[in-house]
Amino acid sequence: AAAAPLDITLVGVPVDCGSAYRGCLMGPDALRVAGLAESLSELGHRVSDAGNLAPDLPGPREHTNPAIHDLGPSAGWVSALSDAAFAASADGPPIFLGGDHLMSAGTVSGVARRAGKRGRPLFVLWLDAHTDFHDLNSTRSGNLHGTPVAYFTGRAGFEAFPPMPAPVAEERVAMLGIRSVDAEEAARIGGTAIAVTDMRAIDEVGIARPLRAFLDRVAAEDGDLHVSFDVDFLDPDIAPAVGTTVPGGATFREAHLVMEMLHDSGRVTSLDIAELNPFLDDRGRTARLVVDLVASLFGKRVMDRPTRAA
Ligand code: NNH
Ligand code: MN
Ligand code: MN
Ligand code: MN
Repeated sequence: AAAAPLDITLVGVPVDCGSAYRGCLMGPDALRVAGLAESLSELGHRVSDAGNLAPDLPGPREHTNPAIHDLGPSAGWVSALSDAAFAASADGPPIFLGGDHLMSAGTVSGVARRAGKRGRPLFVLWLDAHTDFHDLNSTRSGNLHGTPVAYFTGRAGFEAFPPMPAPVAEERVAMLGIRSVDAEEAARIGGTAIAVTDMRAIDEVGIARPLRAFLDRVAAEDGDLHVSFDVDFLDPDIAPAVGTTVPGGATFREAHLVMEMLHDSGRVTSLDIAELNPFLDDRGRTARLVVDLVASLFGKRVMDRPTRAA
């Protein structure tokens, strides 16, 4: 059966001040060149491309943590993205084309406001090698793409960012693919209700079981679901175009299965594509893989099969 047609808005988020490697600012255009809009249109969806955001950003700002760089512009992006994501999520699902993962501090802020307005709880699925659970005091790299989850769950230590308007409850956040966690992050995330599924757990029980458990919880609470897809979730052998490669990531089939299960759930209300750095790609193959995975999330499949009974 064909997927139910959706009104999908593409929003380009050319931010790269949150990471150490320049180049993520070309991510939105690489995804366009790789045929994202065309793939989604072929599935029957109505796709509009809102172009790239170009907010006026504040200048440099100091912090007591001397490792931090680009604090002023980063805070500016979070604020601009919160408003843009709120606006873009009024109708069909927005896809935010990053950009480094700092973007999600802003996109989740905006879609959390949207969910609140709809009277629905917001859930977040975090697909990443990393937990991104630093605050501004704990980060040693000073790369603020390592902080969005702590920010949007409402932790302290973000006084320099705009206040998170509607923090996401920890028990409504699940992470898949984790395999690189700094000591400061491990210490604090262990004490939270966030469901962290690392690669060892995936090796032991498979990727479907923890995802199914999470999607069942989203359905039970009739929630909205934001998916934040860091391209380094994937194994670097199939997706080399990221600044922070970590071996042992999700395989091609695991990633497609995740996307197909997300589609079948009918729950996804917004999506980030983060950390694609086209400067590091190999003849566009990472961008093309990401486009194919997003197509799976929006209904592309090889064979029709009965969906699992509820
Ligand atoms: N934890 C490291 C840091 O904070 C790496 C973060 N890099 C990422 N996150 N790509 O997804 O610097
Ligand atoms: Mn990340
Ligand atoms: Mn990552
Ligand atoms: Mn597919």
